[in-house]
Amino acid sequence: MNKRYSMLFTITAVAVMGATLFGSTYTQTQISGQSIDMSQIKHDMMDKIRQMGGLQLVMPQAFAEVDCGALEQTGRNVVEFNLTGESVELPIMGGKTYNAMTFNQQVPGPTLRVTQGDVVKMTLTIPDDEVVGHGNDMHASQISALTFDSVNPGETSQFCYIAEAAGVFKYHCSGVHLVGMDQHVLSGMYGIAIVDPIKGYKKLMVEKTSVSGGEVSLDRQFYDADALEFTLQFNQLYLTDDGNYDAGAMFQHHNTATVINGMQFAYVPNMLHNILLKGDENKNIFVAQPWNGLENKQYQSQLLYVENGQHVRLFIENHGNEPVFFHIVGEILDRVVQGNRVQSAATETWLLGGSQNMIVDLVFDEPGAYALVNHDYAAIYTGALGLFIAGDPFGLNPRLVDAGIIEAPVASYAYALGNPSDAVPPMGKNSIAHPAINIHGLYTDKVASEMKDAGMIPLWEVIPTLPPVP
Ligand SMILES: [Cu+2]
Repeated sequence: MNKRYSMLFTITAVAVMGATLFGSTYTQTQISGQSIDMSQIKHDMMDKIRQMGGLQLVMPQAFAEVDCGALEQTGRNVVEFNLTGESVELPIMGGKTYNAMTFNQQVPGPTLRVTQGDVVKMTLTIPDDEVVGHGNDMHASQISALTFDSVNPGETSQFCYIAEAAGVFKYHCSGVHLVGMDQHVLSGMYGIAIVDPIKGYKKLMVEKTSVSGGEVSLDRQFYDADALEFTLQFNQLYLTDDGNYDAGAMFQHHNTATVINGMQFAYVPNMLHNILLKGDENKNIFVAQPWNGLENKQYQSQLLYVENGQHVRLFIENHGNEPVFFHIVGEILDRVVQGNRVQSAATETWLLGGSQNMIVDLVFDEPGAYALVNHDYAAIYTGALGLFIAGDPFGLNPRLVDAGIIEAPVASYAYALGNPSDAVPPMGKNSIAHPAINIHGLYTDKVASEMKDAGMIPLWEVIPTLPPVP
């Protein structure tokens, strides 16, 4: 390659990188103030870009310092976040496995939780025996993408930033110098950072009505900012029959699976619920119970338990290529917040595009089963469905007490079975602690055993030791 072509190649790579990372609309607008078809870019345009000093000069400037040494001396709270990029084999629905790429042997990667104004010290390590390099793009940061780049096998790299904006933010692998980013993200290298507002969350107001003296009037209900919290991360898998990433399917938007927290239909009833409700582990409550049976261990489906009249907060991120029409069947989303700003209240469904997030606050007033879905039928049927169980809708309290599983009636089944670990974020500024947490998620056995050591409940071991439910 001669020098001229070499330079053109470099500029093209930077241009493509800019468009990929920051969205072509933003980049194009910055260049010329009008729309440009990136595929039609000619050499004179490349010259203009070169005269401007390359596209990086028009990218967002660093609002936060990158030098960890300087940031660690500012008097801010410093939170370390350590990730390891590792390719592992993980199960998919139907008894097969796929070649996953992960942060810390789990999909999604660990949830980072900080308070607005904290310094995040992000360290990415790639083991010697890892097949490729990996990067990390944290959407909660505001630093040049050129700062971090990718990390080769056997190496470690680090950057620091101030989490200036409150909200939910995706993080994801940026591939090897951005090459293969789609493959790495859609194979599992994604997660979220929750940045709690520096002043904490706001009280929740829910509009109700009441009757007094024969007149119906507004009766506003207020709930304390403290809430029981869950994380729900939506994505798709694009796989060949032998479990490899299928780029052709991705380009055509033909996904093989729709996942919440890495798994299809992860929050539906299992054999234990069959026993509790139907007295027979083989009598399925739900039409499809793909992760049914103790042999599925940490992958056995679990349910999401909440109390009635309790403030529930959901941190939701769409990591995928398809929109998420988030809806809870039988419920109204009492408040939708993005970036610590209220976007809507008392709404039925809220739309999230790719790499978009929200915080949903709601209260389940009545005991019952409530399905959370991506209200796109193709997504529902391919896995974007789970169940919240509020209160004691099945009248199980006396039976659970008789069986000695609980001592006294409980406000939610979480007191007996716990909530699934992959849907429970780390504690934050206004978190209500879950009564118990069971080990559930797309984890390797190593991760599951570390969680057991940390005190989370391995239901696949505990259930066989429980007294039979009468
Ligand atoms: Cu990667």
